[in-house]
Amino acid sequence: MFYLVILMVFLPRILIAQTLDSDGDGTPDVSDVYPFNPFKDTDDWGQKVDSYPEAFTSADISKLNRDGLVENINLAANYFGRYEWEWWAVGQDIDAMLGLADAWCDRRIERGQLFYFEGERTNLDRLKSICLTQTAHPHASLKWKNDLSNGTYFTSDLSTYQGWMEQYRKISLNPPSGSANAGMRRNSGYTATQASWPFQFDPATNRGDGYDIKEYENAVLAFHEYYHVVQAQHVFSKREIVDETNNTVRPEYGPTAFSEGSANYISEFTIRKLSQYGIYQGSAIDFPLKELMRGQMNDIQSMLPNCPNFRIEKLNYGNVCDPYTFGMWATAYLTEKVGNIDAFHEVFWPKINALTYVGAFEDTFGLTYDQFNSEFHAFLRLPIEEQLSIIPNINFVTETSIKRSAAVFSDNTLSIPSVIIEDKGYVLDLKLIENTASGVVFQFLSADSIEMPTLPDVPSSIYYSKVGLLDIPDVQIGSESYSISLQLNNLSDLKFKLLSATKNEQ
Ligand SMILES: [Ca+2]
Repeated sequence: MFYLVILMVFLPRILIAQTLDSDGDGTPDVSDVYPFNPFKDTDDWGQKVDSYPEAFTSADISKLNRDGLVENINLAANYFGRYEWEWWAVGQDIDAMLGLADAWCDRRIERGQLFYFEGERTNLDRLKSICLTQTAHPHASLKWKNDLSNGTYFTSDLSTYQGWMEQYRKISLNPPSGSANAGMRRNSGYTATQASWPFQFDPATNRGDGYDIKEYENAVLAFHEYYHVVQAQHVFSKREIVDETNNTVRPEYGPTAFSEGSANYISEFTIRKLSQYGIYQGSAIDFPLKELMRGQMNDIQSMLPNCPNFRIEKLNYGNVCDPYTFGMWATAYLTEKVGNIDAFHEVFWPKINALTYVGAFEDTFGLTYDQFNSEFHAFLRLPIEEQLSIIPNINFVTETSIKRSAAVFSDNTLSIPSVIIEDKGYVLDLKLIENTASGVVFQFLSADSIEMPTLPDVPSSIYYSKVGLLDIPDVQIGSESYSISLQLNNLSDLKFKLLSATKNEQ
């Protein structure tokens, strides 16, 4: 009888638990990997997506600056492969920040992605208010807080606490400076980069005090953060620890000097490479990678007396021997050793799940940490010219140094000699299918692969640059030359709409 009562009490609860679907996505909580996120019912970490990254910018960020940012993050995602990614940029204005904080909290709450979500979800107004404080303190209302203590979920002392958005707003208030964190959240299944504003693209904000910051610096920032995203997407482990710098990290993500150093080095290299190809066309300076790395080596040599017996894997944030700087040269050393500058993202990270981080490192580079540290210490004692010999000879190109062959329009066919789509080159033929007052439309006809130019040779004719846009500066129509811009309608119908056509001066 006693057992029967227990059964009767527990049976309905088990049934409820098995059918409870908190986020209403049709997958019961027991089998829903994100039971409070109606947009996800499986663990899709590491999977590529079709969509471009999503940019969220505060209302005081101009269209020029926003468009420049969007172009940079789309380029990074296109280059390394598209993963789900949000970029949140906050400008200078407090009200605009509060608007962005509102959007941030709505999005996190809709997806159940706040660590205090479960406990507070019965009162959504209060939940959002807590989130606004966590994000924008001291500028958000504290009406939700009904006790006098200084502590809450996210801080033990609200009197000294600043929300993350407020921290980045303060960086935006201090131009020309910029900062971002990559924002991978493996256990919540999302990645949201948090950043200060892009300001390099608008003359109204890129000015003053003798500063003229080039657009490429924002591209390097975007590529740097996305390199972290790509690495994190290759690591499935959910185990987290709090490290000696008080950061919550996943051990399988590896040491700081390797993640930050590779992100720095590969972003600086890759933007220069894409500039060479004509894919990256933002403003830049004459600054060869070798010269950048010469400066970094000078910095290492001045820091080295403070850490004569450093171990690269122990250099963490705040170390007197800076992990970014040491890591950049470590990345240069390791990638040159295996003859593949893309070795981190092409070879190393894809092995981490199977071999562990340390195992994948050894398998990729043929070195234990002990062996690497010993070799790297010896390398740092070499003459600078010998050290620089391992750095690729690559620089930004100026727009005028790219020699392009003309595209030709005849017999209703537009033949473009070289178009880069993702990382490959093609001869592209488009057929004119509509030529009316309402528009001029071309249809994809054929694409033949061409060999990509070998760096550091400047390519002879590359056209495809901006995402979804085909800008062709020289189209021969009879004896005349036009500059035209085509927009890809959508990927499935492969129709290109003519946006503009301007006759070139002969
Ligand atoms: Ca569900």
